[in-house]
Amino acid sequence: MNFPSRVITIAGSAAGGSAGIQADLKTFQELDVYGMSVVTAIVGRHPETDKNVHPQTLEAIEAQFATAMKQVGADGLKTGMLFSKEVIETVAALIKDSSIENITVDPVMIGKLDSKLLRDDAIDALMNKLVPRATIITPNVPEASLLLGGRDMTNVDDLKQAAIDLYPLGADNVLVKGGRLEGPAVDVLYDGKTITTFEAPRIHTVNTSGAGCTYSAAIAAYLAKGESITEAVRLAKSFVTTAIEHGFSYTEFVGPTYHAATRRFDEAHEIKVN
Ligand code: PXL
Repeated sequence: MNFPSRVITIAGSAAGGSAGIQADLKTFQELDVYGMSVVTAIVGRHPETDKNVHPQTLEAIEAQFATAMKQVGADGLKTGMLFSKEVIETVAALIKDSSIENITVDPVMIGKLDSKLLRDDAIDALMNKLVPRATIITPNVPEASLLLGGRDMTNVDDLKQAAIDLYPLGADNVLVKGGRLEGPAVDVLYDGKTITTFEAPRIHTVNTSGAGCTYSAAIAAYLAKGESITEAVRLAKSFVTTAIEHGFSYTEFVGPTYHAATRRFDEAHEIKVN
């Protein structure tokens, strides 16, 4: 048998199962890649406080990565919540010393409930140490805005300009995600030469917890399987759009996207690529 491609996520644990490591591993499984994880922090999330972040030690992070690389190896890697400058520097060094080719960096900063997932003093390290090692970065509008010093972004032209302006940070590809704007969900990819847009219909739902994690995990999975950047983004956006369409909630809290939706309903949203 051909073994499945291998992907490792370096991210935080989201106890509720919608986001973080949990969303990444569910996505990997759905897309038939072999999932591995390095837990950077445990988030015992609570709407009213950000004191529930329990960072792991740098030693624990290095040990998890070393174990996964020794026992399995990886064809792709994704980063999610890293939280501190020290963790970012450690992870950047691990990536530098590895031979992993496909690096997806989701510059996770703030959770849906305004929980702080990246310290203010870590943004410089993210920009200078990690982003330059990325095959692709996947900021949403608030993240792109912060990386650009607090720029206002309200339409697709703003997303395009942001992607162009983030490119010099050193990632091979920049994907600015417009899910938080009005109208259709348009994302903009820039590879230093060409702008490509990916459009899905707007889905009216509040149950989008972990959508960003799921999207970037799917990109990482498709890259590890050997898809081109454009095709990986298109397929991943289709996967996450279907997951969002079938999102649900067990309680009064914002619920998860449904990671199994593409498989369970055997449907995939069409994405317009331009
Ligand atoms: O959705 C962003 C995110 C990423 N990682 C962890 C999270 C969240 C959101 O809550 O908890 C660990």
